[in-house]
Amino acid sequence: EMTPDEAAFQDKIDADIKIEPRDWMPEGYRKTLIRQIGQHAHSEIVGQLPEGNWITRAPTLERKAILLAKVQDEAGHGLYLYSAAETLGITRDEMTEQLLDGRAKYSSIFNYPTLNWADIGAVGWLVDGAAIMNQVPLQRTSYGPYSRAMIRICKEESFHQRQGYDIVMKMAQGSPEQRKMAQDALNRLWYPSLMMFGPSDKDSVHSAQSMAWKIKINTNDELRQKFVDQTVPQAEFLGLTIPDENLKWNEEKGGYDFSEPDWGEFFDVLKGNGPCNQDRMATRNKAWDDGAWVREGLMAHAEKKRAAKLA
Ligand code: FAQ
Repeated sequence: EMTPDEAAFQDKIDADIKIEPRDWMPEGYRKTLIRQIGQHAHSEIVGQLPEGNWITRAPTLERKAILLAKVQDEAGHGLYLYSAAETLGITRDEMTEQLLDGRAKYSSIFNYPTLNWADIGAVGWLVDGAAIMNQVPLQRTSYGPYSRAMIRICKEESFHQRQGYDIVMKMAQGSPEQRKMAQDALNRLWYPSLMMFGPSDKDSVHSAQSMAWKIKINTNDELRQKFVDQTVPQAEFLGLTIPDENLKWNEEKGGYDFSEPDWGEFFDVLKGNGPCNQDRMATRNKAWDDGAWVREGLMAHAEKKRAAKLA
């Protein structure tokens, strides 16, 4: 049975009225949003690492400038999302601590390595492609600050996807060696990209409640299907082959049949056992520790200013 508060809250959700920071909300709604927005913010921050790795080795000055801008956008998205989560009563420092001690998750995809320049193209094409597929519906999520953050982030994310596709296109139309690299990147990143949408619906513990609250608009499997349907023709245009022998157009459902990713691998990566989990966490922890003197300096300066104002 719902309390009167809960019933009034659900009425607002059902009428598509946005929930704002000072509005009453169920504790579960608040907690779920902190978890999801926090995980999303951490993904943007950790997501800088696989690409940041290639800024110094981009093949041309132009590619370098574009990649630098993209990685900076990701930092911006992270900070923007931390701010949205802070409206729910948690601080950015608390969220950072949760990331650094392993309590908070970030997207599984960023635990895979970027071995060469073709991977940077594939990250933009597939990883940003999957990210947008998930984030476009989130522009209509029920929590106001998250929804508004998504509107801006989606604009930048679609530029990211285009730059990735452009890199892959250049390589797919390049020398036989470049073509091989593009195909190899697709082979390695295809299934990890499918995993970004989360476990299959039957294993998605949060979907039902999150959809009732309109935090989520679609199920994980719905978005994964849309991603496959959008990406197959893009691969065909490039002349690349999606590494799935079961991939087949299904006239009846109006979409492709495809192989599920290896869910054992997915849950293993979530447990910290992916190829780069330890490296990513070590890098973020080191950045946090190395930056301590800056944070302390800023706090000391702010305190001095405050004291001077009072005097
Ligand atoms: N990785 O019940 P569900 C980007 C966890 S885009 C790790 O289905 P939910 C842009 C989940 O938290 C990537 N963990 O969960 C970029 C839960 O754990 P818990 C970030 C995952 O929340 C591009 C458990 O599994 N985007 O960064 C994953 O209803 C290029 C059960 O799962 C977002 O975060 C996963 N893939 O649905 C940056 C979008 N999937 O807490 C740089 C917002 C699930 O119970 C370069 N988030 N888990 O222990 C969402 O839409 C949702 O949170 C889902 C998961 C759809 C990811």
